[in-house]
Amino acid sequence: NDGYKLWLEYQKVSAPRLVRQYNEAISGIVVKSQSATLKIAESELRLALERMLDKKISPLNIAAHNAILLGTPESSAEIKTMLSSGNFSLGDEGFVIQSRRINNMTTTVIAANKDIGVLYGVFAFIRLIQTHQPINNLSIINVPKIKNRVLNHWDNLNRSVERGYAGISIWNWHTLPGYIDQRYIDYARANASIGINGTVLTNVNANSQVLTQEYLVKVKALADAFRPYGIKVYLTAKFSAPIELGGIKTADPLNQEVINWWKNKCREIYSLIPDFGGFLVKANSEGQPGPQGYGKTHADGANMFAGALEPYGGIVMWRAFVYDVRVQKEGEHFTEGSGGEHTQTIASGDRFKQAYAEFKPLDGQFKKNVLLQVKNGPIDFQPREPFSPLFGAMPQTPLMMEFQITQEYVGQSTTLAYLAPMFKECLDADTYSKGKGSTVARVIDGTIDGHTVSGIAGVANIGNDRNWTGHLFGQANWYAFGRLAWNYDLSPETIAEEWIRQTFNNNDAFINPVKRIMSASREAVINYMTPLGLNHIMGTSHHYGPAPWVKNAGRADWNPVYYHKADSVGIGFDRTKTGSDALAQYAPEVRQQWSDMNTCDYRYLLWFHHVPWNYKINTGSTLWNELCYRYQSGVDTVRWMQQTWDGLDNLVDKERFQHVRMLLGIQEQEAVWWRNACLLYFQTFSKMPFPPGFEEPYKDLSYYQSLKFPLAPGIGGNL
Ligand code: BDP
Repeated sequence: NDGYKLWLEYQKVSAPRLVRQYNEAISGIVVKSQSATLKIAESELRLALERMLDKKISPLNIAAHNAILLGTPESSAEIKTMLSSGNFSLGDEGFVIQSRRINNMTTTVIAANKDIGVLYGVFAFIRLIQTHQPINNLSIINVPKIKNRVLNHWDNLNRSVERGYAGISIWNWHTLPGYIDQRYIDYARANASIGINGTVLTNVNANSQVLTQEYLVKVKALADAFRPYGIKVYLTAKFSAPIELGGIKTADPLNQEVINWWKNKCREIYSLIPDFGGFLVKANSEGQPGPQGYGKTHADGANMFAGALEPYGGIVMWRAFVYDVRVQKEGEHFTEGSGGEHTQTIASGDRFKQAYAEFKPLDGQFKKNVLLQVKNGPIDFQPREPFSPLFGAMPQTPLMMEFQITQEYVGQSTTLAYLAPMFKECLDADTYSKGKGSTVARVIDGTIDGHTVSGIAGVANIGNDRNWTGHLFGQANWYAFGRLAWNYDLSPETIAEEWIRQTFNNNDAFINPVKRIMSASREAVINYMTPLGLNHIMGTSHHYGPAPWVKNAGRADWNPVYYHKADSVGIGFDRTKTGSDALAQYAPEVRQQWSDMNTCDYRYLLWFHHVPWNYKINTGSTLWNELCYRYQSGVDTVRWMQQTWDGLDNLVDKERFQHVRMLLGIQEQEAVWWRNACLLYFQTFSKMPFPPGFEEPYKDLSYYQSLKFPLAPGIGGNL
């Protein structure tokens, strides 16, 4: 088993009691429409049932005893009656699964207003059997909480993937449009099974070529393949495309020629792809061109796209990941660690504050079809960040969440780190924007501020590796992103258990230890990489491994020393009033939680305070000892994960067992490396000994500083 089938393996149910129960409840499938989506719903259900129940499932024409009836009011009179008699509020994507009597026959009805809801319902029904739940007396109503649930692929047209750790891009631009790889279909099935309804095919560091006719017909082929699965296609729009492709002298968003160019481009796109989703734009950030290059604002830029997309119902997802206000020359691209000449303007000396400083004043200036896409934290996808202060701060603008599923800063693909707890931590955080209970989740689903459009994006961890995600457990992060995007009330434990049952087996002796491994994994990574609120101390550019000593990168805020600020007194970034006062960007209740060094949650301590080495923090230890203890405990947890996995030898197939075992071996070495490198370096400031019982590093600091990683994956470029 090489993991290709993801969580859609549909293993045979073997427990006789369950087999009997399921067989009794299912005689066949009734579906009356020939729509592409309903056909897929029917064939997926048949495939799943035939594999899981090991019997032939026949299509039924009339409702027979124990039939499964699929459909919408349009396709079935029975469903029309059922949905009009109840108060279901299913919207366009919700579904109901109900056991009821129709014509005196016991029937399981999977119904929705629209075909896509039926497909979602089918996957939910399949999941019940995959996870060995009862299927009698069902009464399930399920509606997604967030409207646009989108994957962001940072895939380049040459198939390299920025921050990709699972091979090259699955989009084969060379063989498209003629060749529809089975992978595209399996990708769509997997996404539909967890409710993902959009995909941005291209990197945010964009290449305007994708907007040429040559590529658009390829994009159309993908859009056609994904459409029946409810997945809309989006593209990244390079701001300077009118110059690069249109031969216009400017990309000024208020210039009429530029406006017309984008209008015509949208007309062209929609003539090929009538349900094209819209654009994702990274502008005036890390060298990407944008409106500020023409003295215009982000709102001017976003609104130009919004205007061009509006007639067709498309949206603009405008990114708030900005930390640079310099005016770059056309076509110039720079990434961390490179970049040459530039001036630097960081809001009040703290990159933390930049996005808020630039965007908050624009609240109310965006057109209705613009969503502002905000990374979960204020810096950049660190293992733990406080929520971005933009959430709750722009009530007149729909804010979208951007999570990173690919593990750029979380150990990449050699690391088992289950990220649902990270996503959930942010979604559950209280912004207090409209009083207690104004969680980030309720900001982005639109309920707090009354927005009808809402969205959530995850930067994909998918590549052409056989198992899609490099590390098998990376699949769980893709899965968890989709499940939380649909329903952020699900717990990480519930999602982990679902995933394990569907991916591996339903054996408690396997499920429980694996669930424990997954639950502990992210905190372990935080502990051995960036405990107590440390962040951004990874190796320059590739971000693989520790490099807290780096201080010579092109910009101040590309340097780890900028983030940890270790000196002879202590360590951490003072963001209180005595420092950058970034805390002032949060609501008073939030500010209060973090502004006092004595009471600040230790998990965020060094995000907000410069803490003396011998200061007794609220865990009871001195800062230095606590730091040592955390690094060690991260390593210990990885060792425990290894032992626990080793004990599962005969409960899982050899191939997947060995895959995970070997990667855990690498992870253990990486954890030790992180601990040693960071503590040896920080010790040059604290000048304090390692606490008793601490495992002494076996190499000296200069060894760790000399390590180079020319082969580290994932940088990609923007070809
Ligand atoms: C950073 C990545 C960089 C991305 C950037 C972004 O290091 O590769 O281009 O985010 O989100 O995390 O635009």
